[in-house]
This record gives sequence, structure tokens and C-alpha cells, in this order.
Amino acid sequence: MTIPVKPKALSSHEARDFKMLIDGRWQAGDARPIERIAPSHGVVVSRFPAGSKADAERAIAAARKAFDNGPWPRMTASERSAVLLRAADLIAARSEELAYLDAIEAGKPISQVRGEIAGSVDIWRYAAALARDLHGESYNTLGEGTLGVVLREAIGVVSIITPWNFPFLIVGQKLPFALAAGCTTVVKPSELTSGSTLVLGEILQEAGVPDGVVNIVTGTGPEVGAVMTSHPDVDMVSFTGSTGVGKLTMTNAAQTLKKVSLELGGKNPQIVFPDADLDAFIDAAVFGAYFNAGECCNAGSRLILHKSIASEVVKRVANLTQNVRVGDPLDPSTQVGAIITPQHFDKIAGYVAKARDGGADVAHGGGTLDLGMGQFMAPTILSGVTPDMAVAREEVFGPVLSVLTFETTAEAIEIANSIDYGLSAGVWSRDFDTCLTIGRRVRAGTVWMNTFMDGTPELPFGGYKQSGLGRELGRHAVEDYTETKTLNMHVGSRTS
Ligand code: TXE
Repeated sequence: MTIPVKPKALSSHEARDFKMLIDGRWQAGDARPIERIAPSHGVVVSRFPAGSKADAERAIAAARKAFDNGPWPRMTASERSAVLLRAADLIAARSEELAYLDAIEAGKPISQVRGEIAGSVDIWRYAAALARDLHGESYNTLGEGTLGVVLREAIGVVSIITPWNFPFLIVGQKLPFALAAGCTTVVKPSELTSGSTLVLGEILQEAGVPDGVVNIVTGTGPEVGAVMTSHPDVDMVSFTGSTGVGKLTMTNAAQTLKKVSLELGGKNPQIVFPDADLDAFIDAAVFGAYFNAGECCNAGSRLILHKSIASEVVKRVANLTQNVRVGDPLDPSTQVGAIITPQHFDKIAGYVAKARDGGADVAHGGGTLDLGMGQFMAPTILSGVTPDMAVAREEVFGPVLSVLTFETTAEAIEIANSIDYGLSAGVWSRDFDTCLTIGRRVRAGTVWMNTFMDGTPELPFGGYKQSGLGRELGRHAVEDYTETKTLNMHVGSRTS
């Protein structure tokens, strides 16, 4: 029944007080700060300024001024790249501090966060490399006397809004690419997990980012985020979060036709055929479902198993789940941490109860794991789930695995594609043809074949359907933060 890792009380603990960064100055804000209670330990660990609408407006004005008149967009690509490389080194140097903040504020296992910070360093370096390869095109083939030059120019002021599930990693999928293009930014981290993003602000100042280029305003979505998505001086919004707020972002941005990039939810299938390497798959199923306590847009939360292997696979997944270590995020042996808030815990529990009432069986877990403090959930496997159930269609965002079955390849594809999301998918088979058929027919931004959730900065990431709009990472990541300008030139004498 999983291995509990009881949190140790935080000895001589003091909450850390943070300030926000507007136009190069650290400020506390006027309102009472937002207190973050660690989801694993139940005590206040951080206090963030509760930014106001006026704070958001001042940050946008600073970013606008820095874009219109400041040095950042006018530097050479080589100079911007050097700043990003310095930032990467400084992130690496402060990685333990950053890992602790994400672990304690989000309840994520520290060993996992260390990997995310290391991955993020690599992404910052990748963005630094791309900064020097941003280029347009020229056409000398448009007829004699005409030369066409296509420029890539920084799009301007970018609002970056991030969620709580991967606080440091996700800001790193957006900010370095916006900076590489020469943009200026206003960043709003989640009000639950702002600490590591604010430390990043210090790092960027030290790396040489000029005042006003990166502003970080903490606070809630309706207060700060709403201004950042609707203000006429913002040229683009890059958002990661829920599909609901993603739609609101697009509606707000439409008022002044801002560009939007949206990374939203997922309900990702893993389709398994009888000829699959089941040893490899069982590991991937457990990792894919419970990584980050399932609070992960890429979670492999729907197993779609061929009927002939379903009962064996469920038994083996349940057996391996018993060895998963759940509990204290600060213990390096922990694999699954705490659930982000009590309200979110209730939402997850509600999905499990509803599935049970609808006829699903609980093959493992199903409820609270009482560790004396914080909120933890036992990794849960629901078998006998049907494609019409909410738990099979909606993003639960918790350690809950739904098991469905299929008989024909066409049926597997139909189940996989039957929902509103299309972020990622997995297929497991030793037959190349089967893998490619699924790979081509499943409507998702990423399809893993005989592996799951691997990624590198070179590979684009994003969703089909209501999982989002646009792609992050990949070699076009910097271009996403640019406008295209055509220079159409007349060349030579007009007499002939
Ligand atoms: O996300 P929100 P929540 C999904 C997941 C989860 C659900 C709710 O299913 O259970 O969303 O999580 C800011 N204008 N994902 O409520 O509210 C907010 O302050 C502008 C999937 O935490 O979307 C935070 O900074 N901004 C996801 C960010 O939006 C607003 C990751 C995300 O918060 C705003 C997180 C507004 N009106 C949740 N309201 C993924 N794709 O990985 C809120 N925000």
C-alpha cells in the first residue's frame, strides 16, 4: 500500500519574505502579503507581495520604456547571448536554493526538482545559442530592380504567466527565448509558488539584464494577471495554466489583438498492445501517472490497454505502485510529494468518488494518506473506467490512473481522440507499423513510442485541440517572440 515517508517538522523554521521586481527595484507592495503554507508541512514557508492592478500597470510601463528606448533590444545578439549564458551559470550556482523553494512551496520531491533545475540550466543555454541564430531571409529573385528582405524583429512587451506545478522549469521555457529575441517582459508566477521566480529575478540582475527588461509582479490572476493579458501596451501573452484561464487570456488579448501562446491541460493516453515490452511499460506507467503527484499536464493518466492483457497489466502496475515512496518532499528518497492545496485535494477526491459511484473499481489506493501533517494522497488506480466517465475525459491533476480497454486499433484511436485535449500520448508495441499508425492518427502534440515523458530543448512542446496554441522549445522558440517585417526595395535606375 505504497511506502509512507513521514515529513520531519521543520526545525527552527522561519518563513522567507520576498519582494517583487519592478523597473529594477525590489518592492514590498501596499497590501498584506500572500502567505504560502507548505502543502507537506502545514506551516507558512514564504510570504509574497500581493501585487495590485497599479503594480501590474507600473511593471508594464517599465517594460514598454525598456523596449522602446532601452539598450536590450538594441544590443547585438552576441551580447544578449552572453547575458543568458551568465544567467545559466548563476542558476546552476544557486540550484540548491531554487530546488528547496520549489520543493517546499509546491510539495515536490527535492530529488525531482534538482533534475528540473539542471534541465532548466540546459534550456537557458539552448536559448543563448538560438539568440545568435535568429535571422530573416532575402530574395534577389523578384525581378531586376527589386530586392526583398524579410526581418525578424522582437515582438515587444511580453506578459508571461506561469502555474504552480513546475514553477522554475516553466518560466524557463518562456523567458530566455523572449529575452533572446530582444523582448522585454512582465512575469507573474503562481501566487502559490513565487519564490524561485523571484530568486531568478536576482540572478538576472546579476547576469546583466538591464532595469525594466524583466519585471516580476507577484499576486493573483484576477488582480495582476487580468491587467497583464488586457493592457494595450502588451504585445504578446505567453501563458501556462488551466484551459479555462487560457480561454479567458485569449478573450482578453483579443481586445487589442495580442499574440497569444497557450500551454494548457492534458488527459494523455498510453495505448498498449499485446506485443509490447511490458517490463518497460509497467515502469513508464507508474512513472507517467504519479510523477509530480500527477500534477502534470503531460501525466499519462489514461491507460488504454488491449483487452487480452488488461488484467495482467493492472495487477503489475498495482504491484509496482506499492513500492512508490510517498511523503516528505525534502527527503531525497521520496518519489511522490504533497497535493498543492486542500481545495485541490478535495477536487481530486471528488473525481475518484464519482468514478466509483459510476462503476469503476479501485485497484489501488483511493484516498488520503495520513502522514501527520500536510495533504497527501495514495497513488490510485481505477480499473473498469469507460470513455464517457469524467475521470476519463477531464484533467484530474492528481495521482489517479484510469484504465480503459480496447479490442481493435481503430477503437484505441477513437478512444484516444474522443476528448477535448490533445497534448501528448504514448504507444507501446514491438511492431513498427502499429507504432507509426498510432503516432500519425492520434491528435496530440507529442507521441512517445515505447518511452514516455522524455524531452530535450530541441524538441517542440505543445498541444492540439484545447491543450493549447503554439509550441515552446525547439529551434523556432525564439522566432515565436518576433514579428516579421518585409523590406521591399527598388534598386538601380528607373529609366529603362
Ligand atoms: O490554474 P490557473 P489553477 C490545470 C489543472 C489544475 C487546474 C487549476 O487541471 O487542476 O488547471 O489550476 C493565473 N487572468 N492546470 O487554478 O488558475 C494564476 O495566478 C490571468 C494545468 O492553479 O489557470 C497562475 O499564475 N491570469 C496546468 C496561472 O494563471 C490568471 C498547470 C495558472 O493558474 C487568471 C496548472 C486570470 N483571470 C494548472 N486567473 C498545465 N498546463 O500544466 C488565474 N491566473
